Amino acid sequence: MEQTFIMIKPDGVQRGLVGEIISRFEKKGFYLKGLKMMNVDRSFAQTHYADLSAKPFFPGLVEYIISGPVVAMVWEGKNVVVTGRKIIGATNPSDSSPGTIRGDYAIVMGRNVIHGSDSIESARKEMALWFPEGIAQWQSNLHPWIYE
Ligand code: IDP
Ligand code: MG
Repeated sequence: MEQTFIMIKPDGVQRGLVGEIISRFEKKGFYLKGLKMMNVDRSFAQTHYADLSAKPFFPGLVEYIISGPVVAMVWEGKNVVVTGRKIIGATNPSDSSPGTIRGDYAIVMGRNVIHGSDSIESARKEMALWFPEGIAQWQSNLHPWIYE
């Protein structure tokens, strides 16, 4: 089944939003397959956001991501990449709908609480970067109650 990489950024951790965010993905019916809190160093953050290295906000973005611990996760489910992005909301919290994580909990782009892979290909790359050790192998017994 499809998997995506989700990361609670340092502001989400500091603001005590870890439980709330995990709950939203769990209650939707997605399966948690990887979870760890970690501090990342500058070069790791630069690698994660390599596609944005030419942007003027890149140095600030890297400082933001290394400013405190993050929570890295792998979530699994049908269409989890696209649906995860919908649960997260638009990049700019001014445009994120209420009911999304960024719409409910963030005000500016540089403190928008959470990251989610933007495609199946990015998810594959980001999971390899963040979980080189691999993820948990388990199947939920609730599966037939979530999928027909
Ligand atoms: P995404 O997180 O919604 O996928 P991206 O365009 O991939 O958005 O940008 C990565 C992160 O960089 C954003 O989540 C946000 O924290 C930050 N960012 C993007 N654009 C800006 C900006 O114009 N100013 C400040 N930070 C930005
Ligand atoms: Mg992105």
